[in-house]
Amino acid sequence: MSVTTSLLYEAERFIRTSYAELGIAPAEAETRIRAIELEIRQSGTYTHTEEELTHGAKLAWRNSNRCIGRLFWDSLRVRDARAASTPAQAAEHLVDHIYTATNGGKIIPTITIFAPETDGDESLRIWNHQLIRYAGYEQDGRMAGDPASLDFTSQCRALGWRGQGSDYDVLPLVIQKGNAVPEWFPLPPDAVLEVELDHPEVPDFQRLGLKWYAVPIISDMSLEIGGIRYPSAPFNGWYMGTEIGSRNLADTFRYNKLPAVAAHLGLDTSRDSSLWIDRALLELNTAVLYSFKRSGVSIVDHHTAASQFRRFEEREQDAGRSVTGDWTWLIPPMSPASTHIFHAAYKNELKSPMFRYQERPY
Ligand code: HEM
Ligand code: NRG
Repeated sequence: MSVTTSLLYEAERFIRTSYAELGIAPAEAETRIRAIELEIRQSGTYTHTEEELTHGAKLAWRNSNRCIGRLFWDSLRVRDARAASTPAQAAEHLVDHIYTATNGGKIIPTITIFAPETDGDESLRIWNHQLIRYAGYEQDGRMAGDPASLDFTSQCRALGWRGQGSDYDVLPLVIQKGNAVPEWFPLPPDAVLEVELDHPEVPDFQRLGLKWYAVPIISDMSLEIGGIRYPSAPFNGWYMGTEIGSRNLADTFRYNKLPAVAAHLGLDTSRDSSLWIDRALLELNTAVLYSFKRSGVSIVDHHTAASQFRRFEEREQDAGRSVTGDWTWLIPPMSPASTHIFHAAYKNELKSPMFRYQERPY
């Protein structure tokens, strides 16, 4: 199959299923397909309508095998930024995305879609893994911040950005057009909502000085709809508490805070069998959920998220669709066997539209 026939094939599949789901008459889908065929013949590609773009992004969320939050796929807010042509324009869209999606704490699942990849590619590419993330530094064997950000932080420094060297320096946006040198833009501090961690029962927990940002906005995956690839399409929902409490702040290769939490709790850390790790995890996760709720920031615990995922599975079944999933990612990193997901099996089959990893630009 040539490139254009496979593009047309993907486009047809996408248009037929989308239009059917949207309740549009089959005749209209066939008319649209003929127009797309002509457009591909003449230009080598085709342009999605707003309606196609919106439904395509929703389907990509619905098809995200690793996502436990898919019950809400149909409520995704889709922002069309395909007309943005410079890094500065893109940065403006992204800061706007952060403000409107954060929504004062009542987080709105949102995606901003920039221009698709084309031949002689002049499309925009976001270098950040997430729009909001903390820098990581290593100097003379001493670590500060998020070790997961070490490489990207070096890139930012090479471009001229300077951080404070704290554990929680918010990284700048880094945006590249085609093969040009990327440009960086600091985030306005008031755009970045953060939550300081406290505990409902443990005295002085806030003295540990832990915090996290409110909104996870993945910005390094591409979005593929009907054969068209969008290399910049950052999306967000809200956090599941364990992402922060069992991974970001707990992993030994991330913030590694369990020893400090255990010391604060006065636990016996001299032997694994005291289960100090599990106790520290439980209290850290309690602090995350409590603090986000108290600050009015959307968050979901892993039991509620699993129940919501069960409803998603039921609804999909009722709609006559199969649910694919990646079990290794769907189970939460805390008490996994207490959720139904642990005891179920999922086919990790790829369905398009979908989000994909892409090659790192640096
Ligand atoms: C992965 C929860 C919204 C797409 C995940 C993961 C969790 C999660 C817990 C696993 C992350 C990890 O282990 O690192 C949620 C919750 C949401 C939500 C609670 C609240 C609304 C969304 C939205 C999208 C999305 C809006 C896209 C439109 C994905 C994708 C992954 C993922 C593509 C896999 C990421 C990767 O492979 O690194 N989600 N999600 N999710 N989610 Fe969601
Ligand atoms: N674990 C990562 C974020 C991955 C995506 N999680 C979501 N996505 N909740 C972290 O920063 O901890 N979302 O779109 O809401």
